[in-house]
Amino acid sequence: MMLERVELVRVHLPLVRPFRTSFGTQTVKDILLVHVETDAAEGWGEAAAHPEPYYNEEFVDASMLVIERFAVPALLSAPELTAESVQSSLARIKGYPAAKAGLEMAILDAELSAGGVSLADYLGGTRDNVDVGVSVGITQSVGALVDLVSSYVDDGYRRVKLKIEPGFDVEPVAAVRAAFPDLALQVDANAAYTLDDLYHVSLLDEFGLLMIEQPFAADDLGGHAILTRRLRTPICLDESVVSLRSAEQALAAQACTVMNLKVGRLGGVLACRALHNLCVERGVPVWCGGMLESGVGRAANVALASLPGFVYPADLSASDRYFHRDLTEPFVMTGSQLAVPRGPGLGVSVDQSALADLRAIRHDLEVNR
Ligand code: OSB
Ligand code: MG
Repeated sequence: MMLERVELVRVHLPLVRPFRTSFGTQTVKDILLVHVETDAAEGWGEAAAHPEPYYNEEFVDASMLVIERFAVPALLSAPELTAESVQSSLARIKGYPAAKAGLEMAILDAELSAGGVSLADYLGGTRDNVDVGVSVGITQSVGALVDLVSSYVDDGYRRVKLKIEPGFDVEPVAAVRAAFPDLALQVDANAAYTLDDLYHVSLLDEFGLLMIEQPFAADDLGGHAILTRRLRTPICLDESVVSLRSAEQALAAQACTVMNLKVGRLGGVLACRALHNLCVERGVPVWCGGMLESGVGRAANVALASLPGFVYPADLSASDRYFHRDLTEPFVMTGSQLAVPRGPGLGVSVDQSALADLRAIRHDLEVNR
């Protein structure tokens, strides 16, 4: 394929309610879409980074700059442009997995659209619907959390993830567990604890949680290994796993028993598929994480989650859990599941009037050869 145009589209999409984690609060989702036109077809991707370098090192302004200054020039000078070659063409650029994922997704969408193949079929998805859950932010009070979880349960969610941090952990988890004794429940600390908190974190072991996600710092495999040995509850890594190699090292260190696979953290859906295959081979259960993506990134996530090794419900909710108006046709939940898009490519279309109404900033990159 030949790249004829690359456009970056930045949209500030209001969230239905603020989303608070241990590293900050988002009230608006800062979305970066990548739009490519090739000689074969057009394609869309989403670079799902955080607006500040608080989740990992990447942030949206930096993703844009890296795409414009380094990634697009690298693709233009590569000997060939195919979705399969994007990763290796961009390998010289260290880090910026969300930027790489967004570009790869757009090129995949173009390539598969031209070939009439859906992303799920291309990846080897085996399900038509994927089990999903909801990730619930930190609230002002424990009572507010129980009410919020209750409203999600009423909406049909059967798996709930609670964000926790020091000062908001055992008490809220105990309250939600008491109110919903049979709910599939898990927690995510986004690296807010240290090994000094080992005893405190171990108090979470009595609530029958599906897993505890990333309690310690991304580079603390040793700490996670100690916790994995100490607790009955499975330990899941998110921020620590940034590549196939780091995943192998985490497994060798026995630092987790479950992995969260996230497109914007691992550098694209193809890297996620590769890690999924490794985990299947090793018997490690995985699930699909999210970054409050718009319908563009969500379409890719849902296709990915249709692969057979994704055995826990995904952190992918219906569009209306995030936004009043999504940037694509909305994802709707039925029976705690989302349907896997079956159209060519991502299988969703970008709503140009939504982009205009939301005053999206569109930025055409130089692609002259
Ligand atoms: O750690 O999984 C996380 C959102 C932003 C940054 C990090 C995380 C999250 C989520 C959101 O938990 C999950 C979703 O997209 O619904
Ligand atoms: Mg997480």
